[in-house]
Amino acid sequence: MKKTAFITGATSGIGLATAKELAKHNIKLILCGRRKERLETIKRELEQKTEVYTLNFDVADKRAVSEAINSLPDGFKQIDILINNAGNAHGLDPIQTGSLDDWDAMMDINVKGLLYVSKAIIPQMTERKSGHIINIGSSAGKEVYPKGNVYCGSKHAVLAITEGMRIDLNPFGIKVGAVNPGLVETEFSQVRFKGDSIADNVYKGFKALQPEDLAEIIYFAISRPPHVNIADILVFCTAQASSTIVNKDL
Ligand code: NDP
Ligand code: 8X3
Repeated sequence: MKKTAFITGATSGIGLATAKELAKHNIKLILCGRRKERLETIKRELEQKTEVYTLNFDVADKRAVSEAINSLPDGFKQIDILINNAGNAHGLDPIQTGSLDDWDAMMDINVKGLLYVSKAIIPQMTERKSGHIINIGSSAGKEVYPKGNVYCGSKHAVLAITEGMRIDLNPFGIKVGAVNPGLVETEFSQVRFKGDSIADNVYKGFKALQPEDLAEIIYFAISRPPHVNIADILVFCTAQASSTIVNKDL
């Protein structure tokens, strides 16, 4: 039977590339994001390959999350694969001058949003005793870098929650894993720097990971045989050795 994947943050970057990759493999898709027009355009494109349903909500709004997921039509109610990808960094500031609004956004979206979506979907997985959850963490969840403070904190939380999910869902045969990217060329830096031109320099002078690289890895993780669970992957581009060490040709 065809599997159904639920992808948050499918309107750009890693989430969008993953939607395209999974469509190629004939997986049914539930695509989520706040930008409705983008969702509709992506749906029209991917419907050529698979069945697509879109949900337009903010993951940080717990009521909107549960209403959206409860509204899924019969053909999309069973979710086999959950990809918790929605998230961003907001700002890059030392702790003493960081913005409370940026901190709220990162904790509300990257951590609480992931929890709200998971909470709405896990019960059907425990009931069926099957399912696969992939949380998109970051190298920032494995090490802290200067001015990364709260973003790194949010991604450390994603990793801790991933481990907690794997432990608690183990008796139900549900696979849980994290995919942790280094620098990926997406809209991430536009969001982090709020449209400032500084974002244009982030990926200059080296070949960063492309969203399609992560999409292939995510598909690899979800296409392993039933007894194999990819628990945790850290992925850098070749030029990157750690969150702060990048061999740039500038
Ligand atoms: P993008 O900015 O390209 O994509 C972010 C996605 O998240 C968009 O689809 C956006 O959709 C969605 N999103 C953001 N906030 C919300 C919200 N409140 N509610 C619902 N959806 C939301 O960035 P990436 O593709 O790079 O990021 C995807 C994930 O990868 C994130 O978790 C990020 O932390 C992680 N990551 C990225 C790295 C990078 O270098 N790019 C490195 C390491 C990790 P919309 O705006 O339409 O709601
Ligand atoms: C850097 C990853 O998420 O901090 O290696 O941009 S992130």
